[in-house]
Amino acid sequence: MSLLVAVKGWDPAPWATRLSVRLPGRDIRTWPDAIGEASDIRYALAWKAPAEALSACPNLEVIFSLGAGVDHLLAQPGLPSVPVVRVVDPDLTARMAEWVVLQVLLHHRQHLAYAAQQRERVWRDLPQPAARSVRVGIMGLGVLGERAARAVADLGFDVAGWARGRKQIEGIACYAGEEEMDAFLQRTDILVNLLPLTPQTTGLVNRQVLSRLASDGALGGPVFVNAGRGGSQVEEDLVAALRDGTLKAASLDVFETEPLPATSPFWQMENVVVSPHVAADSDPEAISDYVAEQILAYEATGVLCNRVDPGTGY
Ligand code: NDP
Ligand code: OXD
Repeated sequence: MSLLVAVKGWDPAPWATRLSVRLPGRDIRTWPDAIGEASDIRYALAWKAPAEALSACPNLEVIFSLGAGVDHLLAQPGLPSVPVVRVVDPDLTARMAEWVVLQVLLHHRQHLAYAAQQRERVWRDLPQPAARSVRVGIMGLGVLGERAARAVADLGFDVAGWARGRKQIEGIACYAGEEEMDAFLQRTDILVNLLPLTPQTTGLVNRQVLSRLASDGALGGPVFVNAGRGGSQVEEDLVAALRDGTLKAASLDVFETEPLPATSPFWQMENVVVSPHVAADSDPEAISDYVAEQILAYEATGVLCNRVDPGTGY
């Protein structure tokens, strides 16, 4: 009946500490140093841990992804075929909405241009369009996309969203499926990616997609904002589009290779904002609480919420 915290690149200690508060008396183990007898382990809390760490536990019942995305698990061959549960939590959702609002405002209020002027000690005001004249398009209208869309719309922007299935969200123009993607792109000045990484979304944002964005918008050129997954962007195409003016600017939190290699051109591009995959961090306290509640509910009712559909991959 033990729990295993199996995280790579994060310190497991705050997770184990919080879980022991929320699930008193449980035996909490950590990978790779304190696994103990693997057959005791019933639940794994995983972030980028290798599939072998999980398949070594013969009595594993549930894998809890410690992120909203599950590509770090599903992309690995040999993952045990037990339910995978992802994070759906107000703390993480609010963090993502903050980051998307920050980037949309940064481009809308011409922060890159003013920062360049500050470096040169230039005092000059630039024409400022109204938020209502800027069209934001959110790809992915799931938990994070819908909340981000509402937050941006609340600021007065003209917001649309695009998902696989048809959504109805008040104040947001909703587009669905491949057949409506073109219409969605053509009315978009700031494109925000909040899609999960699946075979269908891998490499989706390529040269062709970027060139279909609106070029007649109030910002003087389209902007791309990515907090979904780097695997959805073709970075060679993105760099070319940022250099030749197809794109005016970009804010990138996720990359094809993370950490972003020192040789990446993005580091030096004046029209690119780089952040190190921090748009919506998984807070050890909030997300441990979420997992602990899920475990207690599962043991009481046999029901798991927010299970990943292995068919769609999200
Ligand atoms: P959800 O599963 O709630 O939503 C996913 C959305 O994407 C849904 O609206 C879905 O459509 C849509 N979608 C999936 N595949 C396609 C497709 N092929 N074409 C069009 N739409 C598609 O996920 P979340 O909102 O919770 O999270 C989204 C992603 O954000 C995560 O998977 C993760 O990659 C990323 N993320 C990044 C973080 C960061 O710090 N940078 C932090 C947290 C998450 P439909 O509704 O019709 O099914
Ligand atoms: C997540 C992430 O998927 O942090 O939650 O990227």
